[in-house]
Amino acid sequence: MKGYYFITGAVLSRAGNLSDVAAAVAAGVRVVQYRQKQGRTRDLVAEARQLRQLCRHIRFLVNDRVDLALEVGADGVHLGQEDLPYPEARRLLGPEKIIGVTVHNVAEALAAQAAGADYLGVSPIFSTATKADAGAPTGVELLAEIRRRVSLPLVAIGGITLANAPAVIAAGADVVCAIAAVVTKTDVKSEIDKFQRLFQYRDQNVF
Ligand code: TZP
Ligand code: MG
Repeated sequence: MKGYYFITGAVLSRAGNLSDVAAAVAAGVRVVQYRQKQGRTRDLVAEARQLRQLCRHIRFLVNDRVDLALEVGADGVHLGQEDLPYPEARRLLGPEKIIGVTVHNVAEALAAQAAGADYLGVSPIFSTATKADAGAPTGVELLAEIRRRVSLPLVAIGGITLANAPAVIAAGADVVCAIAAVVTKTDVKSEIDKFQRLFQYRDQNVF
């Protein structure tokens, strides 16, 4: 897949998750990730169910929460290094679901690939205020190094804007994510359109 992948960001969002995800779908995004760190699980499951419905024709992933993903029939999950480890998540989700894993260095990238991850999130490329514990920026150099060493699709995230995204794509990202650069804007669809246009050949296939 090549293109922009949308991640919800309710804390920063002007219009809220439902409106933002509807805009992402209207913009032709092929993957949406529900990332919601706060709130009661029962509210999260209700919102995730609504988002699953909005994303019924595209990939819908859930951040961190394998339980939510299973309950709402998501297509998969995205896991960080401190979340449920890949083998346990795979056991719960079965062989078909998508599992993406965040990596911060080459060793983690090689380990995630060996474990069986479907794609890697490389983060944070640049400094970001959106995720307090994102760690030190990797820069595009690490992305390029991981690109040389790993064949999986690479999803770049962290501090990405329309201005720096071309360098991220040039370094080997198949997919870019940007939360603040999109959900803080009045016209979310139009911002996503601009990210999508950075990809010369947008592949409609997902992971
Ligand atoms: N994972 C690593 S950095 C990050 C996440 C979820 C936040 C990205 O948000 P932004 O606003 O695009 O920097
Ligand atoms: Mg996580």
